[in-house]
Amino acid sequence: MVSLPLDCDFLERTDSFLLLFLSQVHSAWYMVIKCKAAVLWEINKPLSIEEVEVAPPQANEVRIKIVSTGICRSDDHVINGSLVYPTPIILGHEAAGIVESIGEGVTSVKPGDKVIPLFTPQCKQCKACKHPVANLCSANDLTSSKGTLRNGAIRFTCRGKPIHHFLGTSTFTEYTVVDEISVVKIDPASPLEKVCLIGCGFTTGYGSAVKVAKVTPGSTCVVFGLGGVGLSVIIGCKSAGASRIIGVDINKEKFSKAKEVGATECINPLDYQKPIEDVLVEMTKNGVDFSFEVIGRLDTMTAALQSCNNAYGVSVIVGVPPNAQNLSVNPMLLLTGRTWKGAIFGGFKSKDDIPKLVSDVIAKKFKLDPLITNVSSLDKINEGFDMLRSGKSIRTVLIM
Ligand code: PAD
Ligand code: ZN
Repeated sequence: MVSLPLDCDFLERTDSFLLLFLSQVHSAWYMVIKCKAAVLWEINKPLSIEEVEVAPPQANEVRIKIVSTGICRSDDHVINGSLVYPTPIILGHEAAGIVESIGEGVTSVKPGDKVIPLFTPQCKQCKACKHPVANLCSANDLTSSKGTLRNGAIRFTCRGKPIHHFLGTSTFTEYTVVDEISVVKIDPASPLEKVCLIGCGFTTGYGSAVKVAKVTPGSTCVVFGLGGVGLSVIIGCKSAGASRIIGVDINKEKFSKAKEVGATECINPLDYQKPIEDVLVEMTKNGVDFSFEVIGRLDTMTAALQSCNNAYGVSVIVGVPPNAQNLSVNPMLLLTGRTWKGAIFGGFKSKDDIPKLVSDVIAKKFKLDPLITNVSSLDKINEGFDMLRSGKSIRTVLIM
């Protein structure tokens, strides 16, 4: 393991210095870090701030000091049981940090590098990674839900018990360990307190518009759900040149922010007697070109599909659906020519694309500031989740 930048001339001076050096490396190899983390012991319970032990990174692993982490609805889906993961677990998957140490064989990052952990890894070996468009690396832990690193290992311990990893990232902790395929180096000039959003919310929403739906100039779009991810879809639709972007949310408090980032109008389904899909088809004379479900509900997934034009509309599922629930739809909705698709992480190949998106943020091509409504600390994480649930925040960023 390499954990400290060392002066090589120093090694040549005397054997005793060499021994000192080796003993430093040896102790670093075994160095467990004790730090603060938020542990979910069981579902439907608040997170508990605990002292955890973070084991050193083994071969092809990287230990990261987390600097900032956002609270995403996907974390809440685990807390409320709609996304099933083993407990106890350290959640969090939208973060930025600095490499503290690396295991044997790690070449793409070194201690001191600014990095973003990747909840969708990129191994560059599997069929999906080699596919020109696909991004769901087969080493992901979203579809397997094992709650471990790639080789089945767990590097967290608390009160003598192993604590599971989440999506190969686990960022609600001062230090985490990830596989090398689940971390990427970013520009040293990156503002870490903001670019954590590139690790999930912004990238997922933005990519869903520009990469997955491939929104076209002059088109009409509708976005169901105006949280951090939905607002990022709007940013993507606007940058792709959509001329009409309709925001849909049952919380009208979300409308001003949606308009600030590019929505041309916003509607609340609760203001209408008829189904929202009928309202949208009427408003847009036969349905929108592109629709996005960014909530994670079955009824709004169907409504979004029905809102798009029956001959050529494209509807994208972004929201994570509740565990073990199925949709029943009339195939006629698709037979006429609609396309229904979904994607993880906005279709971006994480290792390749994240550094470019971060550079775009530094170059002020996008602003993440409108998405960050609250800045808080790890100790106040449960309040951050309460703000998300009550609709009072877009993204809370915890500074560690
Ligand atoms: P959020 O809770 O901040 O936003 C959801 C919004 O939907 C809120 O503004 C709600 O008011 C609104 N809403 C709730 N119910 C309804 C309804 N019936 N009709 C209209 N609006 C409603 O969540 P978020 O933006 O953090 O995440 C949104 C979804 O995206 C969520 O399911 C999350 O798990 C998923 C997600 N997917 C990926 C991915 O890779 N596909 C990544 C990150 C998040
Ligand atoms: Zn997320």
